Amino acid sequence: MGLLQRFILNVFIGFAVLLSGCAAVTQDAGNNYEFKGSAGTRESLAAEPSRTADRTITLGFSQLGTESDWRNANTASIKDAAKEAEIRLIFENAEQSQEQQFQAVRSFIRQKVDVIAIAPVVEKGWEPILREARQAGIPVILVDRLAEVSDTSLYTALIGSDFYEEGRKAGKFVVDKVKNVPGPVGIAELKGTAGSAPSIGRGDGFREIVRNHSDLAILESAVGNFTFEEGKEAMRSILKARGAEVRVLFSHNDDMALGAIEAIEEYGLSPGKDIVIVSVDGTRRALVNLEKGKLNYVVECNPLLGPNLMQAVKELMRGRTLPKRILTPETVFTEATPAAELANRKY
Ligand code: GYE
Repeated sequence: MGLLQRFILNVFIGFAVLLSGCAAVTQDAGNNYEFKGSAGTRESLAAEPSRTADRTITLGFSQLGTESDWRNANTASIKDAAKEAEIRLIFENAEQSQEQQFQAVRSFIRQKVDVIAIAPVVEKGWEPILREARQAGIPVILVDRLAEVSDTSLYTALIGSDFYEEGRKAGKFVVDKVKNVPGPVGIAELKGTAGSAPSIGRGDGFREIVRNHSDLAILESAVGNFTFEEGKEAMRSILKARGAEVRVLFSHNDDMALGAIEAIEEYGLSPGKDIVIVSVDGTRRALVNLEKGKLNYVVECNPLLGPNLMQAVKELMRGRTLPKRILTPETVFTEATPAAELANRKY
C-alpha cells in the first residue's frame, strides 16, 4: 500500500471510530449470537418501533446467507441492534443467491422502506439494481462486503473490514512462522465464495506478502465457499494430490479451517504441527482450536456490525452525510492469546 492510500485509510479509520465509538466491538455481555432465524424467510422485527423525528424508520436488509458462524453472528447483531435502536427491520436471507438479493431489494422498494442495506454475496453486477433503488429515492448502505460499481455514488457508505489487510496479516504470520524451516515450503489455500470481496481481498493481500519470499510456494488453491463441509472436502482433495508437501494452510475463514482440521486428522497428520494453519474471523470455535494448538493464528474479522449500521441509518435520516468507508477495528489471535479471552468469545 502506498503512502497516500495509507493516509486515506487512516482518515477513514478516524471517521469510523468517531461514528462508532467502538460500539461494534463491545457488544453487551448478555447478547446471544446463536442464529434462530429460518432460511428464506422474511421477518419483521422490533415489536414496538419508536418514532425518530416524526416517524418510524424502516430498514430493509438483504443478508447474503447463513454459510458460517461469522454470518450468523452478523445477522444476530443486526437484528439485536435494530431492536435496540427501535428501527423496524425487514430481513431477507438470500441463501447465497445474487438474484435473490435483487428480488429482496425490489421488494424493499415496493414497500417504500427508508433505507436499504445489502451484504453483497459477490462484488460484481450491482449497478442496475442500485440504479433502481436510486430511482426510487432510497439510499443504500453496503454492509460487510463491497459491491464494485463504477459509479460509487450509487451507495452511501460501506461498513465493514479491510479484507486486503487481513490477508496481509495472515501472510506476515506465515513468513515469520516458517522462517527457519528449510524451503521450499508448500502452502495450500482454501478460498471463500468466488468473486466475493473477502475472498478476493484476503487472497490478494496474502499474495502481496508471500510473493516476496522465493522459498514459499502456493501449491494448491481450492474454493470452499466459506463453509465447514466444503472446506473439509477441498482439503481432502488437496491432501490426496499433495500429501505432506503441504506445510501451511491459509484458510479464508474459520469454518473452512475447522473442516480442514478434520480432513488433516483423517489423513493422519497433525493440524497445527505438521501443517501450520492460519485463518480469518475469530469465532469461538476457532479460538478453542487455537488454544488446543490445532490452529496457529487467527486474524480477526468483526461481524458485530449491527450498532454501526443502526447509527449510520439514523444519521442518514437526520440528513447527515456518512463517511464513505466505515472500518471496524480488529485484532489478531495468536497461540499466546490467554485462555480467558478465548472463553469469553460470544460467537
Ligand atoms: O469472513 C466469512 C463469511 O464477508 C467477512 O463471510 C465476511 C465473510 C467471513 O462467510 O466467514
